Amino acid sequence: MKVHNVEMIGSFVRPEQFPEDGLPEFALAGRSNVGKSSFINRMIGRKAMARISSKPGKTQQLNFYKIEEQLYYVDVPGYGYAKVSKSERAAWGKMIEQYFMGREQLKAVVLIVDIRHNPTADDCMMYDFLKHYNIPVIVVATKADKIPKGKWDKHKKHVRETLEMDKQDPLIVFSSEKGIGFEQAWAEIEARM
Ligand SMILES: Nc1nc2c(ncn2[C@@H]2O[C@H](COP(=O)(O)OP(=O)(O)OP(=O)(O)O)[C@@H](O)[C@H]2O)c(=O)[nH]1
Ligand SMILES: [Mg+2]
Repeated sequence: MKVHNVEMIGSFVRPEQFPEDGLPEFALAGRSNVGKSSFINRMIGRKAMARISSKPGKTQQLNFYKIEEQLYYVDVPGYGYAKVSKSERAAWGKMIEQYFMGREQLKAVVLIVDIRHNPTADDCMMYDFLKHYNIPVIVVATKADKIPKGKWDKHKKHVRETLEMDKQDPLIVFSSEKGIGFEQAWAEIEARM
């Protein structure tokens, strides 16, 4: 998709705050600092529309970005950041559950992992959660610019094995820095609109 028009609609926590225009939504999920906001920025061709945090664990709300009046990207706070209080973690869990499980417009979750490392236990839990609730998932292995191309296949295999991914679920090698995987990611999104 060629993106000209992007609108930050708002930062929301509760379902009654979410947009009501019925456009398809694509939410990001992943460890804090893995590159979720950077993924959105690359996909929409804006350097700093979605906030890139220097400090992990900062996005505490669901940020809705309306793209070309056709879909939303929803930036979701990351998980796995150690310095988060118990009550913050519980609030996060409730917000995610309410949004992921109850949202008809949610067409897929883009689960971002770091291509350099095996997915964490939290990544596996998120993947299992999405599968359990039949939410389509697109796995994106980002920061591919940080390892040589010759190693991508091996790392992809590790990601697939560790997450125990279904064969039919896509796994895209990506780099927000270099734009690797951009076309493929848009193709997977557009196929689910
Ligand atoms: N080299 C490289 N760096 C990246 C890439 N994607 C993200 N980064 C860097 O990783 C850091 C975290 O990126 P964010 O996009 O803020 O990560 P996030 O997942 O949104 O983080 P939270 O909102 O805190 O959960 C930033 O310093 C980015 O510049 C990539 O593809 N390549
Ligand atoms: Mg972010």
